[in-house]
Amino acid sequence: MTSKSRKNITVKAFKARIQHHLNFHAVDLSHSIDKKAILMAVCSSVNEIVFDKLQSTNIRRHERNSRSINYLSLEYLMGRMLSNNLHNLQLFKTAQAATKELGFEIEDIFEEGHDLALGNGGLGRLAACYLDSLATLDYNAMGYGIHYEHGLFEQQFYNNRQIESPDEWREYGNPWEVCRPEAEQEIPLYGHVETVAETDGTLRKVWHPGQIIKGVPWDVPIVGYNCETVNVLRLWESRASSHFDWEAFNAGDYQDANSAQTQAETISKVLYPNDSTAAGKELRFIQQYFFCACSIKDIIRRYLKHHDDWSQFADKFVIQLNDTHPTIAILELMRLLLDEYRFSWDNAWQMCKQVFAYTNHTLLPEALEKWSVELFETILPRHLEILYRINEEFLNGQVDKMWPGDTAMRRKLSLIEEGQQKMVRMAHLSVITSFKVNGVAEIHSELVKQDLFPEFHKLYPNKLTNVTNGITPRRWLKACNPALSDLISKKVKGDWAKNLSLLSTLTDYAEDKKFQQQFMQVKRENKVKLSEEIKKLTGVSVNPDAIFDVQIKRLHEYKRQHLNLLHILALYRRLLENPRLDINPRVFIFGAKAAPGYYLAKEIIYAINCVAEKINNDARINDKLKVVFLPNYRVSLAEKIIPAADVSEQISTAGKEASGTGNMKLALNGAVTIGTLDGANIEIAEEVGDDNIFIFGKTVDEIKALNRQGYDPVSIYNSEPELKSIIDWLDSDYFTPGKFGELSAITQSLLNDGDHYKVLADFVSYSQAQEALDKAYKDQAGWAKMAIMNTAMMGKFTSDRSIEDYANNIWSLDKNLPATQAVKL
Ligand code: GL2
Repeated sequence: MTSKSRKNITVKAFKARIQHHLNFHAVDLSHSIDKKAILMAVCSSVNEIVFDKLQSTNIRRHERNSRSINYLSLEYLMGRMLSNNLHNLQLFKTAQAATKELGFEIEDIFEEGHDLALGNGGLGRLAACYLDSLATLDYNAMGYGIHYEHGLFEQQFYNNRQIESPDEWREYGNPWEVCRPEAEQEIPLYGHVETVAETDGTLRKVWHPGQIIKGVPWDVPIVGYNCETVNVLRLWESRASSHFDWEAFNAGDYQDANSAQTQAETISKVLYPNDSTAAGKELRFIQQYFFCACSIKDIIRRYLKHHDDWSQFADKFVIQLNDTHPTIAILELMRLLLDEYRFSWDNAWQMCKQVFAYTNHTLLPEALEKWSVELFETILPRHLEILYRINEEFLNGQVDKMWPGDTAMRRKLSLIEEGQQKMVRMAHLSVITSFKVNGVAEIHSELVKQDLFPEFHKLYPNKLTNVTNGITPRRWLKACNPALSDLISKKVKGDWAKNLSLLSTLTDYAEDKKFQQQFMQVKRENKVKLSEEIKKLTGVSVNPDAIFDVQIKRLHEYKRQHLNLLHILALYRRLLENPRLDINPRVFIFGAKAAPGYYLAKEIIYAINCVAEKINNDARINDKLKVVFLPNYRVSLAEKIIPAADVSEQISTAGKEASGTGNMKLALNGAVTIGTLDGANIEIAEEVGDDNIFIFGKTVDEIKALNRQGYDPVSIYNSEPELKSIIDWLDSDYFTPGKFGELSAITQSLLNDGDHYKVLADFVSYSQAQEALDKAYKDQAGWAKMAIMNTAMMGKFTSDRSIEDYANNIWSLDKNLPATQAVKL
């Protein structure tokens, strides 16, 4: 089908397709149709178009033989796919009308869809936004990842505590994927390495693996917005290479007959639920190798399908490492080039240095991955040999040249960390191999140069660079906030979802009374909708005329949800002391999952829920304050919260949040940020202007100075009476009647364990910024102007801009090349 005929697809024709698929799925049409059945039929109808476009994209790519970007990521937080695919195909209205004729509201059908939650937080969602932009900008791109059987756990609250249960996203199949057995791979593990002499006397290494696992690819089509491109996200599932041991079965050993399969399938069974921390588990290491090896072999397969020598490999393929999680891909490519394709060491190393680039997403030491040498020895013995040689050449070459005879420097930069247990530093391997290394916001990239890798920056002055993160405006405005999108489209000429800078036209209307009213009316309608959702999810009634103050992100001490909590307690106290206190009613809305093994994060959730319960049931404060913690925060819930937010809480300790992307989504939807000078907040402030954001707290330099001086949270506690009374309150049994000290893990961390994230140091400044915000909200026209300015000035933060930065400054991608002759096999 051509794009012309697709654009002309009528409601009648689309409805007929849905009916055809209902028939095809043998749905009993004599009864009322189930919502799940209609969802599947709509997805299949969309897929007819999607796979058609995928074919033509592949043909076009083949003809052009263009350079491809291969994005290796252990996480992709895709969310639901149907609404986004309909928007990107410009089919939303058609599908809406067709399903309506069949008796369904399209939004109800979307609700039946499961989130693809194959990621933890920002890093995984960034990968999903980048895939959307790569397709939209028609870049030849392929995403590689793991086809987890269980994505990020589901969260419920029981007695105010987080309870986890497995995510069953594929229980009844996933309409957005297709298995590609023709591209299956075999992955070796364990075993030993033998040195064999060739007939000419040269020595060769042969790895005799102890186990072979099968990697089965599942392809998820990635539909570009308002264009012809469909790219692919290829996710690897692990299986046993020989399925069933009939001998064991016949001998009556039923369990053993299945054991190889069970063991192999464990690899892609579950996503590790840690965000910004390294898991350090053997299975995680195998997961990383498994997906890297499958992907590298697939990349080579794709290349050799169209080339008969290696001369163009580095011209045709660039591989982006999304954090250090896929670093083993470097060693795997080296191994294959050396052992399978008989490259010389120098040629193999040159090749690797040309194809890999690495994105650093965090400065937190606990997230910088290290794997024990022992683990390498057992699972990847050949890779360890290669790693040792890379290290030796690096230390004796570049390091010795720059710092001759400096053994301390050698120890510092080595790929191997010495100590009781020798560890491999994955970030060092990524940095020395990659031709570019980027941070994800300007300040973060500066800190990568100055604090994290200063010596590498000296060694390779042009390697470290910045690409500020971005978000796709298709999902994060057009699809999730239709009312605001319609309003914008009335004022902004052109396809703003494809060229987000066009939104700056809205600045002309920022003081226009009528537009302000319309803008705030849309916000109110979104708040009414969210209020209904809140009632449904928590049973709490909230007032849509209150300020909706939102903090949605993973639960982490550095993100400081407990700073927010302390401020809520301050407001509560002030209201109890003076019930007539003149503040705007406020609803504090939280959404966050804590890693199941992160004790303090779970205690913070518990504390917020306990405080919420008390406040929400306290008639004395007359509904001026409500606190809700929405369970099971995920992409599809974010899509409901963000359009309704007035205030965006971005309150991390300066220097800790590499970028943040929720900050961009909320601002794009007209929420005003209260935040620290951290990550992309700084660039948001630059764009929207100081009058349209509430900045507070210590800067990165001030935090550093505090650390140098010696930080004493207890003295702050003793000198700030309000803060002291709040902390003492939290330590009493006021929020957990009869259970003293139930919430003291938090106060302990603040007072006895050194308040590592400087919550107390920033409290007063935060509280003052909150007062200023409350005052600003009273001026409704002034607030509307601020909100409009936020939406208007978010052009920079489209992921299209980030991808163009990568394409131009790192990947050197060619776009829309004239078709060259197809390369022969
Ligand atoms: C993160 C950073 O913490 C976050 O600030 C950043 O926006 C994203 C995407 O670059 O990456 N790093 C990380 O390990 N996780 C993140 O979300 N999980």
